[in-house]
Amino acid sequence: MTAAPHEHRSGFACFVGRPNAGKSTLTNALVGSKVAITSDKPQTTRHTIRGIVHRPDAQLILVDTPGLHRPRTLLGERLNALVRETWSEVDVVGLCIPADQKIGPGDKFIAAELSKVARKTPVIGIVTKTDLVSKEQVAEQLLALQEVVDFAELIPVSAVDGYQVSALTDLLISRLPAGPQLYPDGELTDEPETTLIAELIREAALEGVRDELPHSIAVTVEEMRPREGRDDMVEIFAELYVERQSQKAIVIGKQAERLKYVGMTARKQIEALLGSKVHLDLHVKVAKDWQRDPKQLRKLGF
Ligand SMILES: Nc1nc2c(ncn2[C@@H]2O[C@H](COP(=O)(O)OP(=O)(O)OP(=O)(O)O)[C@@H](O)[C@H]2O)c(=O)[nH]1
Ligand SMILES: [Mg+2]
Repeated sequence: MTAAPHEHRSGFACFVGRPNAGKSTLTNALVGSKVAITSDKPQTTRHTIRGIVHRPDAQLILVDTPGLHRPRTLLGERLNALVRETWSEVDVVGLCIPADQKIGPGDKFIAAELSKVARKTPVIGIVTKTDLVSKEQVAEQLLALQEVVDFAELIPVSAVDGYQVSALTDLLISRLPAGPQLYPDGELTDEPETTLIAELIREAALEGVRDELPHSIAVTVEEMRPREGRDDMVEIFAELYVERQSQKAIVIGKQAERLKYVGMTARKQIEALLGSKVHLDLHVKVAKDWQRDPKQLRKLGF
Protein backbone atom coordinates (compact mmCIF):
# COMPACT_ATOMS: atom_id res chain seq x y z
CA MET A 1 0.00 0.00 0.00
CA THR A 2 1.42 3.38 -0.91
CA ALA A 3 0.56 6.52 1.01
CA ALA A 4 -2.07 9.16 0.28
CA PRO A 5 -0.60 12.26 -1.44
CA HIS A 6 0.03 14.35 1.69
CA GLU A 7 1.00 11.67 4.15
CA HIS A 8 4.60 11.32 5.32
CA ARG A 9 6.22 8.28 3.77
CA SER A 10 9.10 6.15 4.89
CA GLY A 11 10.65 2.90 3.84
CA PHE A 12 13.40 0.98 2.13
CA ALA A 13 14.70 0.69 -1.38
CA CYS A 14 17.61 -1.42 -2.51
CA PHE A 15 19.87 -1.21 -5.51
CA VAL A 16 20.91 -4.49 -7.07
CA GLY A 17 22.87 -5.33 -10.17
CA ARG A 18 26.03 -6.97 -11.27
CA PRO A 19 29.38 -5.82 -9.89
CA ASN A 20 30.50 -2.41 -11.16
CA ALA A 21 27.01 -1.36 -12.33
CA GLY A 22 27.25 1.88 -10.34
CA LYS A 23 25.05 1.02 -7.35
CA SER A 24 27.24 2.56 -4.66
CA THR A 25 27.99 5.70 -6.66
CA LEU A 26 24.25 6.14 -7.17
CA THR A 27 23.56 5.58 -3.46
CA ASN A 28 26.04 8.33 -2.61
CA ALA A 29 24.50 10.65 -5.21
CA LEU A 30 21.00 10.21 -3.78
CA VAL A 31 22.16 10.64 -0.19
CA GLY A 32 24.32 13.60 -1.21
CA SER A 33 27.27 12.31 0.78
CA LYS A 34 29.75 9.48 0.59
CA VAL A 35 28.34 6.61 2.62
CA ALA A 36 29.63 3.79 0.40
CA ILE A 37 33.05 3.37 -1.14
CA THR A 38 33.29 2.91 -4.90
CA SER A 39 35.93 1.73 -7.34
CA ASP A 40 36.42 0.58 -10.90
CA LYS A 41 37.07 -2.96 -9.60
CA PRO A 42 34.14 -5.37 -9.56
CA GLN A 43 32.88 -6.53 -6.15
CA THR A 44 33.85 -3.45 -4.22
CA THR A 45 30.86 -3.50 -1.88
CA ARG A 46 30.96 -6.36 0.61
CA HIS A 47 28.09 -5.69 2.97
CA THR A 48 24.74 -3.98 2.78
CA ILE A 49 25.09 -0.28 3.46
CA ARG A 50 22.22 1.95 4.43
CA GLY A 51 22.17 5.49 3.13
CA ILE A 52 19.41 7.81 4.32
CA VAL A 53 17.66 10.45 2.21
CA HIS A 54 15.80 13.06 4.29
CA ARG A 55 12.99 15.13 2.88
CA PRO A 56 10.18 17.05 4.57
CA ASP A 57 7.62 14.67 3.08
CA ALA A 58 9.55 11.41 3.30
CA GLN A 59 12.47 9.42 4.54
CA LEU A 60 13.99 7.00 2.07
CA ILE A 61 16.45 4.41 3.28
CA LEU A 62 18.61 3.11 0.46
CA VAL A 63 20.18 -0.28 0.89
CA ASP A 64 23.23 -0.61 -1.31
CA THR A 65 24.11 -4.27 -1.87
CA PRO A 66 27.16 -6.13 -3.17
CA GLY A 67 27.07 -6.90 -6.89
CA LEU A 68 25.49 -10.25 -7.61
CA HIS A 69 27.78 -12.62 -9.48
CA ARG A 70 28.65 -16.24 -10.01
CA PRO A 71 30.42 -17.03 -6.75
CA ARG A 72 33.90 -18.55 -6.82
CA THR A 73 34.67 -18.34 -3.13
CA LEU A 74 32.88 -18.71 0.18
CA LEU A 75 32.96 -14.92 0.45
CA GLY A 76 31.17 -14.72 -2.92
CA GLU A 77 28.47 -17.11 -1.72
CA ARG A 78 27.96 -15.14 1.48
CA LEU A 79 27.62 -11.89 -0.48
CA ASN A 80 25.03 -13.35 -2.84
CA ALA A 81 22.99 -14.73 0.07
CA LEU A 82 23.06 -11.30 1.65
CA VAL A 83 21.70 -9.67 -1.49
CA ARG A 84 18.83 -12.15 -1.77
CA GLU A 85 17.93 -11.63 1.86
CA THR A 86 17.74 -7.87 1.28
CA TRP A 87 15.31 -8.15 -1.65
CA SER A 88 12.61 -9.60 0.51
CA GLU A 89 12.89 -6.83 3.09
CA VAL A 90 12.44 -3.68 1.01
CA ASP A 91 9.50 -1.74 -0.40
CA VAL A 92 11.01 -1.20 -3.83
CA VAL A 93 13.98 -2.58 -5.75
CA GLY A 94 16.10 -0.72 -8.30
CA LEU A 95 17.84 -2.99 -10.79
CA CYS A 96 20.91 -1.15 -12.08
CA ILE A 97 22.20 -1.77 -15.60
CA PRO A 98 25.05 0.32 -16.99
CA ALA A 99 24.26 2.23 -20.20
CA ASP A 100 27.66 1.51 -21.70
CA GLN A 101 27.47 -2.28 -21.62
CA LYS A 102 25.32 -4.82 -23.38
CA ILE A 103 22.70 -6.48 -21.21
CA GLY A 104 24.30 -9.86 -20.61
CA PRO A 105 23.59 -13.24 -19.04
CA GLY A 106 24.63 -11.82 -15.66
CA ASP A 107 21.89 -9.16 -15.79
CA LYS A 108 19.26 -11.64 -17.01
CA PHE A 109 20.20 -14.05 -14.23
CA ILE A 110 19.67 -11.33 -11.62
CA ALA A 111 16.39 -10.23 -13.19
CA ALA A 112 15.08 -13.80 -13.20
CA GLU A 113 16.10 -14.37 -9.57
CA LEU A 114 14.52 -11.08 -8.64
CA SER A 115 11.20 -11.94 -10.21
CA LYS A 116 11.15 -15.14 -8.13
CA VAL A 117 12.01 -13.61 -4.79
CA ALA A 118 10.45 -10.20 -5.02
CA ARG A 119 7.12 -11.12 -6.57
CA LYS A 120 5.17 -8.51 -4.66
CA THR A 121 7.85 -5.83 -4.65
CA PRO A 122 7.90 -3.32 -7.51
CA VAL A 123 11.14 -3.40 -9.50
CA ILE A 124 12.40 -0.23 -11.17
CA GLY A 125 14.80 -0.63 -14.08
CA ILE A 126 17.63 1.90 -13.78
CA VAL A 127 19.99 2.54 -16.67
CA THR A 128 23.11 3.97 -14.99
CA LYS A 129 26.13 5.95 -16.28
CA THR A 130 24.18 7.71 -19.08
CA ASP A 131 26.96 10.32 -19.29
CA LEU A 132 29.15 7.70 -20.98
CA VAL A 133 26.96 7.20 -24.06
CA SER A 134 24.79 9.08 -26.57
CA LYS A 135 21.07 9.76 -26.12
CA GLU A 136 20.34 7.17 -28.82
CA GLN A 137 22.28 4.52 -26.94
CA VAL A 138 20.37 5.32 -23.75
CA ALA A 139 17.10 4.90 -25.63
CA GLU A 140 18.28 1.58 -27.08
CA GLN A 141 19.31 0.34 -23.66
CA LEU A 142 15.90 1.25 -22.22
CA LEU A 143 14.21 -0.69 -25.01
CA ALA A 144 16.48 -3.69 -24.48
CA LEU A 145 15.82 -3.57 -20.75
CA GLN A 146 12.07 -3.68 -21.31
CA GLU A 147 12.51 -7.16 -22.74
CA VAL A 148 14.20 -8.49 -19.62
CA VAL A 149 11.45 -8.33 -16.98
CA ASP A 150 8.21 -6.54 -16.38
CA PHE A 151 9.46 -3.38 -14.69
CA ALA A 152 7.18 -1.09 -12.71
CA GLU A 153 9.09 1.84 -14.25
CA LEU A 154 12.24 2.52 -16.23
CA ILE A 155 14.57 5.46 -15.69
CA PRO A 156 17.97 6.52 -17.04
CA VAL A 157 20.34 8.29 -14.63
CA SER A 158 23.89 9.51 -14.22
CA ALA A 159 25.43 9.74 -10.78
CA VAL A 160 28.37 11.65 -12.23
CA ASP A 161 26.56 14.57 -13.88
CA GLY A 162 23.46 14.31 -11.67
CA TYR A 163 21.07 13.60 -14.54
CA GLN A 164 17.69 12.46 -13.13
CA VAL A 165 19.08 11.78 -9.66
CA SER A 166 16.25 13.69 -8.00
CA ALA A 167 13.71 12.20 -10.40
CA LEU A 168 14.85 8.76 -9.25
CA THR A 169 14.48 9.82 -5.62
CA ASP A 170 10.89 10.92 -6.34
CA LEU A 171 10.16 7.67 -8.11
CA LEU A 172 11.44 5.53 -5.23
CA ILE A 173 9.60 7.63 -2.65
CA SER A 174 6.36 7.29 -4.60
CA ARG A 175 6.55 3.54 -3.91
CA LEU A 176 6.96 3.85 -0.14
CA PRO A 177 4.17 3.29 2.36
CA ALA A 178 2.90 5.96 4.76
CA GLY A 179 5.07 5.99 7.85
CA PRO A 180 7.00 8.10 10.33
CA GLN A 181 10.61 9.18 10.21
CA LEU A 182 12.78 6.15 11.04
CA TYR A 183 16.16 7.83 11.55
CA PRO A 184 17.01 11.13 13.29
CA ASP A 185 17.50 14.29 11.21
CA GLY A 186 20.91 14.54 9.66
CA GLU A 187 21.86 10.89 10.05
CA LEU A 188 23.09 9.83 6.63
CA THR A 189 24.01 6.22 7.35
CA ASP A 190 23.79 3.70 10.16
CA GLU A 191 27.29 2.38 9.51
CA PRO A 192 29.47 2.48 12.61
CA GLU A 193 32.30 5.00 12.34
CA THR A 194 34.98 2.28 12.48
CA THR A 195 33.36 0.48 9.52
CA LEU A 196 33.34 3.67 7.47
CA ILE A 197 36.99 4.20 8.32
CA ALA A 198 37.97 0.63 7.40
CA GLU A 199 36.12 1.07 4.11
CA LEU A 200 37.89 4.34 3.30
CA ILE A 201 41.22 2.58 3.83
CA ARG A 202 40.13 -0.29 1.59
CA GLU A 203 39.01 2.17 -1.09
CA ALA A 204 42.44 3.82 -1.08
CA ALA A 205 44.12 0.41 -1.23
CA LEU A 206 42.02 -0.67 -4.24
CA GLU A 207 43.32 2.19 -6.33
CA GLY A 208 45.91 0.99 -8.80
CA VAL A 209 45.96 -2.70 -7.88
CA ARG A 210 45.03 -5.33 -10.43
CA ASP A 211 43.90 -8.86 -11.19
CA GLU A 212 42.76 -10.81 -8.18
CA LEU A 213 44.43 -8.57 -5.62
CA PRO A 214 41.39 -6.27 -5.06
CA HIS A 215 39.37 -9.29 -3.90
CA SER A 216 42.10 -10.35 -1.50
CA ILE A 217 42.17 -7.06 0.41
CA ALA A 218 40.30 -6.68 3.68
CA VAL A 219 40.68 -3.98 6.32
CA THR A 220 39.85 -3.90 10.02
CA VAL A 221 40.11 -1.03 12.49
CA GLU A 222 41.54 -2.46 15.69
CA GLU A 223 41.53 0.64 17.84
CA MET A 224 40.61 4.28 17.76
CA ARG A 225 41.45 6.72 20.55
CA PRO A 226 42.28 10.37 21.18
CA ARG A 227 46.04 10.91 20.94
CA GLU A 228 47.55 11.35 24.37
CA GLY A 229 48.15 14.98 25.19
CA ARG A 230 46.38 16.21 22.03
CA ASP A 231 42.68 16.85 22.02
CA ASP A 232 42.70 17.72 18.32
CA MET A 233 43.97 14.38 17.08
CA VAL A 234 42.60 10.84 16.82
CA GLU A 235 44.87 7.81 16.60
CA ILE A 236 43.63 4.94 14.48
CA PHE A 237 45.20 1.48 14.40
CA ALA A 238 44.19 -0.50 11.34
CA GLU A 239 45.17 -3.74 9.68
CA LEU A 240 45.13 -4.42 5.99
CA TYR A 241 44.87 -8.11 5.16
CA VAL A 242 45.96 -9.84 1.98
CA GLU A 243 45.93 -13.55 1.21
CA ARG A 244 49.54 -14.24 0.27
CA GLN A 245 53.05 -13.07 1.03
CA SER A 246 53.54 -12.00 -2.62
CA GLN A 247 50.50 -9.72 -2.35
CA LYS A 248 51.89 -8.17 0.80
CA ALA A 249 54.98 -7.07 -1.11
CA ILE A 250 52.82 -5.47 -3.83
CA VAL A 251 50.61 -3.62 -1.38
CA ILE A 252 53.60 -2.24 0.52
CA GLY A 253 55.59 -1.39 -2.61
CA LYS A 254 59.23 -0.41 -3.04
CA GLN A 255 60.46 1.39 0.06
CA ALA A 256 56.88 1.26 1.30
CA GLU A 257 55.91 3.90 -1.30
CA ARG A 258 52.53 2.37 -2.06
CA LEU A 259 51.55 1.84 1.53
CA LYS A 260 52.50 5.43 2.36
CA TYR A 261 50.33 6.65 -0.50
CA VAL A 262 47.39 4.51 0.62
CA GLY A 263 47.79 5.74 4.21
CA MET A 264 47.94 9.36 3.14
CA THR A 265 44.94 9.12 0.81
CA ALA A 266 42.85 7.32 3.42
CA ARG A 267 43.93 9.70 6.20
CA LYS A 268 42.67 12.75 4.28
CA GLN A 269 39.30 11.10 3.76
CA ILE A 270 39.07 10.02 7.40
CA GLU A 271 39.96 13.52 8.57
CA ALA A 272 37.12 14.88 6.46
CA LEU A 273 34.75 12.29 7.93
CA LEU A 274 35.70 12.89 11.56
CA GLY A 275 36.42 16.60 11.31
CA SER A 276 39.65 16.23 13.23
CA LYS A 277 43.30 15.46 12.62
CA VAL A 278 44.15 11.79 12.32
CA HIS A 279 47.23 9.71 12.92
CA LEU A 280 46.77 6.51 10.96
CA ASP A 281 48.80 3.49 11.93
CA LEU A 282 48.37 0.96 9.12
CA HIS A 283 49.89 -2.53 9.09
CA VAL A 284 49.77 -5.16 6.36
CA LYS A 285 49.20 -8.76 7.39
CA VAL A 286 48.72 -12.05 5.59
CA ALA A 287 45.56 -14.06 6.34
CA LYS A 288 46.13 -17.04 4.10
CA ASP A 289 43.22 -17.61 1.66
CA TRP A 290 40.79 -15.80 3.95
CA GLN A 291 38.09 -15.60 1.22
CA ARG A 292 37.68 -19.38 1.43
CA ASP A 293 38.17 -19.91 5.14
CA PRO A 294 35.04 -19.79 7.33
CA LYS A 295 37.00 -19.00 10.49
CA GLN A 296 38.90 -16.11 8.98
CA LEU A 297 35.77 -14.81 7.27
CA ARG A 298 34.10 -14.63 10.64
CA LYS A 299 37.03 -12.76 12.10
CA LEU A 300 36.84 -10.25 9.27
CA GLY A 301 33.14 -9.73 9.83
CA PHE A 302 31.49 -11.88 7.12
N1 LIG B 1 30.87 7.85 -15.94
C1 LIG B 1 30.22 7.32 -14.90
N2 LIG B 1 30.84 6.43 -14.12
C2 LIG B 1 30.16 5.92 -13.08
C3 LIG B 1 28.83 6.30 -12.77
N3 LIG B 1 28.42 5.63 -11.69
C4 LIG B 1 29.47 4.84 -11.34
N4 LIG B 1 30.51 5.02 -12.16
C5 LIG B 1 31.83 4.34 -12.10
O1 LIG B 1 31.64 2.94 -12.22
C6 LIG B 1 32.54 2.23 -11.37
C7 LIG B 1 31.77 1.31 -10.45
O2 LIG B 1 30.98 2.09 -9.57
P1 LIG B 1 30.44 1.52 -8.18
O3 LIG B 1 29.45 2.50 -7.69
O4 LIG B 1 31.57 1.16 -7.29
O5 LIG B 1 29.71 0.19 -8.68
P2 LIG B 1 28.91 -0.90 -7.82
O6 LIG B 1 27.74 -1.32 -8.63
O7 LIG B 1 28.63 -0.39 -6.45
O8 LIG B 1 29.97 -2.08 -7.78
P3 LIG B 1 30.10 -3.31 -6.70
O9 LIG B 1 30.09 -2.73 -5.33
O10 LIG B 1 31.41 -3.91 -7.06
O11 LIG B 1 28.96 -4.23 -6.97
C8 LIG B 1 33.35 3.30 -10.62
O12 LIG B 1 34.58 3.47 -11.28
C9 LIG B 1 32.47 4.53 -10.74
O13 LIG B 1 33.22 5.73 -10.70
C10 LIG B 1 28.20 7.29 -13.63
O14 LIG B 1 27.05 7.71 -13.44
N5 LIG B 1 28.95 7.76 -14.67
MG1 LIG C 1 29.18 -1.11 -4.65
